[in-house]
Amino acid sequence: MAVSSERPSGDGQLIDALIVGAGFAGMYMLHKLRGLGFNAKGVEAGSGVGGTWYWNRYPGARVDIQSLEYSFGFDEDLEKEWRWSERYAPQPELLNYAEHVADRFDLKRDIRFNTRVTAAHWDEAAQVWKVATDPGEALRCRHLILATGCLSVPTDVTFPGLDTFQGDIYRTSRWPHEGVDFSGRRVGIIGTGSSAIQSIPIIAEQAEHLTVFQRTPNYSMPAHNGPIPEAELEAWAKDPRAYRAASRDTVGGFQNEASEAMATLTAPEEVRAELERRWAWGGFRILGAFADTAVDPDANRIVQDFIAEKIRGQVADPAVADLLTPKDHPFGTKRPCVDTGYYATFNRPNVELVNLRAEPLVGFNAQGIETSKKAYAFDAVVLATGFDAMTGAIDRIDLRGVGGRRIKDHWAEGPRTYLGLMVAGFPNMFTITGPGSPSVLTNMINSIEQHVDWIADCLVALKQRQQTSIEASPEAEAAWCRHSTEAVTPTMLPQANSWYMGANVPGKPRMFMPYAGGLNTYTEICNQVAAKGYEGFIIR
Ligand code: N01
Repeated sequence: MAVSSERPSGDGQLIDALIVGAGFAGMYMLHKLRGLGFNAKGVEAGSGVGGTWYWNRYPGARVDIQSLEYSFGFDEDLEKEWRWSERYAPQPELLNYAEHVADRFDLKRDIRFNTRVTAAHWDEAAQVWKVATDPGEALRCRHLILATGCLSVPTDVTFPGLDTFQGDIYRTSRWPHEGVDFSGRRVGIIGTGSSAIQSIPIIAEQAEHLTVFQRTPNYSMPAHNGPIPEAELEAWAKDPRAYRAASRDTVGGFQNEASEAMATLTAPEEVRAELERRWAWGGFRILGAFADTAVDPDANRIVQDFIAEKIRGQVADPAVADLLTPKDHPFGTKRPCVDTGYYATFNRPNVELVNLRAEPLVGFNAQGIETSKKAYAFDAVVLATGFDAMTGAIDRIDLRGVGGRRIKDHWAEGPRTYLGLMVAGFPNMFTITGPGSPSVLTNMINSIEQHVDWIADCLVALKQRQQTSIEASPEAEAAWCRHSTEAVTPTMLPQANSWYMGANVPGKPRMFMPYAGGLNTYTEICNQVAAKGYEGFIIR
């Protein structure tokens, strides 16, 4: 998609807020602002609501936070009427939920679909944002709210000769709406992140043969997916408010039985029993087992060794098990994956693992993929190659703030924000789960609700004071960046070449982008800032 560099004409009707994106963040923001009497509208590049769950329709796609927690809590009736079928809902069900929310709150009438924002320029004299879209519309808004998602823009990764390949190419993040039938086909997949780890077991069941091209293995825990356990449903139904409050009052925005115990100070047999218990529970529960695994390499090594053993226990061929075992990053420094049958899939006779470290990928030809050692023929290739995370969707918009300063220039050394909510020099522009907020380190729905509520309160406060603009001060932004660095420095998070660090996009500045201080701490800070009259913001 070409990015317009033309100045948006801005002759459209002035609205209070334009919300870019109609995923969960954009939908709730629209609902909230309309309910408060603001004239708010949404624009969405896709043809429907749902964001992540609209685009990522690959086989096996499902949420990795339990659905009871990964769902809106802002409306009790909505909460009561919706029933999740499984612990970790699959993509079609999540998309149905998004549709249900949109219909229930009549959101679609205020969203322009198939509309991509290409440029937004701040007009200082008029104190409005002038916005251009790809159908060529000119919009004007007082507040621009970017609900554009953290993992919404695929990386531009390409391979020599890709367009000479005669078979089909699919991207997990742009999956055809009608689905894909791989029956009887020879399929290759590039990548072994979450998207690949979820889709590989399903594709392997269908395809005649599946070749997995792995550059770097990832840690993956079993989902043990299935119906939601009765005990969990009971705990939920007894007091959904308390359940949600408990989720929000955590580092990650989801219940994890986070322990204060130190692995290095606990008897090995107790450590083992605790890790086994959490592995059997499934998903991210193991992340909360010991308080020192995120900061102490020795403690982390204990969990690494435990997972390596689990991989060996699932994969029949020791050489394949070894290849699937991560060795280049501490556990938890890249987002761990949650799978259903991933490792065991490599025991199938129709599945082959290619180690791209030993035989680098050279490119595509008409028949398939060539590595330095061999040519592989395919009918279809799946690219599960990841996203330009956190900043990709924002800096693809020609965004210009005060004095025409471009966001790309402001972020040349990495994204700088105040609270992950606003950017100095970009008045009246909010980001929902933007860089500098806990976002991708948390249950996104809880982070989204916290951001939307905070932004809505802020706009109400401005309205009451009859003020028209709010902007992060450069000093507050700089202080937040320092605080964010301080929050992540004691951890091992910056040690991995992760998308958290921008390491998966050539040329992207290396900086740990999400706020690592925890959702509970972060929420407290945001509340204090608001209580102190929006400390650190310039309000006019
Ligand atoms: O992307 P990724 P993803 N040649 O960046 C490989 C969320 N998510 O879409 O690591 C060869 O993790 C790359 O290899 P390497 C979740 O937060 C959630 O899978 O760069 N390989 C890597 O293996 C997740 O973390 C859910 O060496 C190349 C893979 O492609 C995030 O989205 C489900 C390559 C990309 O993995 C991203 O996950 C899915 C090249 N040129 C996603 N370029 C759930 O809720 C890249 N790779 C469960």
